[in-house]
Amino acid sequence: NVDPYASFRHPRSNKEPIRLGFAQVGSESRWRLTNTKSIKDAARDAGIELTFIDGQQKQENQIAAIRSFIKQKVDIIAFSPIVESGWEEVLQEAKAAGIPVILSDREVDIKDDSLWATFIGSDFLEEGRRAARWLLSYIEHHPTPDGQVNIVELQGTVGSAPAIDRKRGFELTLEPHPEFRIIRSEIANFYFDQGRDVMKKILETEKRRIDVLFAHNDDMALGAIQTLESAGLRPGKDMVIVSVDAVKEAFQAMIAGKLNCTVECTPLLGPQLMKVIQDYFDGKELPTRIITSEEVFPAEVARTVLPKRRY
Ligand code: GZL
Repeated sequence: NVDPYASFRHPRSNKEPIRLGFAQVGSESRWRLTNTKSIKDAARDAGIELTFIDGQQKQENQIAAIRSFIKQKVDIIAFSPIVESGWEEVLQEAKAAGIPVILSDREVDIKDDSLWATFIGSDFLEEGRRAARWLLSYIEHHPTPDGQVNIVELQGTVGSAPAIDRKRGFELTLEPHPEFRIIRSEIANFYFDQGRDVMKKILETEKRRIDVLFAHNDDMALGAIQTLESAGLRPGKDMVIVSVDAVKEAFQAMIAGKLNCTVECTPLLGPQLMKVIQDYFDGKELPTRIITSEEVFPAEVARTVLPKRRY
């Protein structure tokens, strides 16, 4: 009976710098750029030798990157899976090569959990719940004329853990409140310009009143805000807007009265990732999931909080 987790327990013999291969999603958003900087800075500070490959939004590029790390015989691999499915084969190859894998930021949908050592990131379901909980309380104090709350949703990348779970958390929390209805849900892949363009299409085709925009990340919300303003509307007033990430530009939009709330999802995963890697090679047991602690920032706190923000 082979120990399926054996490959996670072989601390390195020599004292050479740890060699880490990291396969990133791409550079689609402010969040992602900050995440990449956090990983690179933390690897440098930890003296970990980082080989970093940008997947440029393609799963096949991330798979090829992981294969190149295996070929280079790195000590450990980490990556942020752009989507949840399609990783079994390449993770089997990493395991067969005795190279442990850490999931950073996004999760995979895999039965055999001996194929990855640890997940470091956010609870996306909770982020969706937090957005909905904030909206419920906001509408209580700012009711719509007829009690109906028509919501438009801008989704992140189809099949990605954040898009799947933010949507599900948001919907689960609103389920007991049938007057809150998602009347349109469109994909904008976490991009600013797609948020801007998809919002334009929605304004041109949607005949029903839109009371709320729920965007799976700030970049899409900021793009939609630009569209609303060009259409002569007042984002944050004519349409309540709630999004996720809590990047600096979201705080600036809240201070300008154009965004009503952002749910934090920290990209600053680098230090925790490097610590887990060092713990692993010190032979420590790794927790299966390390969930980052995060907050909810409504517009009224934006001015005081912004100076303390690190991204
Ligand atoms: C969430 C991360 C998402 C961000 C987006 O952890 O995967 O991808 O919310 C980013 O801004 O593009």
